[in-house]
Amino acid sequence: MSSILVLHGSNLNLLGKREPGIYGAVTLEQINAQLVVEAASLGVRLLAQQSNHEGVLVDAIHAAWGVHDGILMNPGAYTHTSVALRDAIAAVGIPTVEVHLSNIYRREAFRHHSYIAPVAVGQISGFGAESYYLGLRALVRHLRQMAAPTS
Ligand code: CA2
Repeated sequence: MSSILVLHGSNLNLLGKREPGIYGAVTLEQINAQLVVEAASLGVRLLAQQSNHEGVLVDAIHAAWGVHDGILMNPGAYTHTSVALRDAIAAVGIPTVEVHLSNIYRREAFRHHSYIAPVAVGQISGFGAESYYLGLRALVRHLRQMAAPTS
């Protein structure tokens, strides 16, 4: 059974608790609980972690090597700043899908660039919590296609 690591970056622990007008009323705990349900229906294992610290996220990506088959990641603001996260994803070579709650391309110009996108399988942005569930489905399908490229 494939295993997926979900990584939430900076400030996402505040989801549903602050600024609901931008990021919605759903909490991170509720998103994680729904991801576990979605994972079960897709037949994969799922572990979710959140950190506000770039180095902790880098360590989590390194630790995923040989343990998890795919990474679903919302790096938060590190999306737009972190060469270290980009290098970590490239180094471990674990297929990674980048997700964002908001449509980063409809927001301030500094959010339009992602350091993660060039090393990700793909990116889903703008569907609120649904971005995570869509991202999980896309990642699982991608992993299955990699395992059986002709099907
Ligand atoms: O839209 C997304 O998912 C973002 O990754 C969220 C980041 C932002 O810096 C990115 O540009 C886009 C910010 C996450 C902050 O989350 C909060 C949640 C509630 C209250 C305050 C912040």
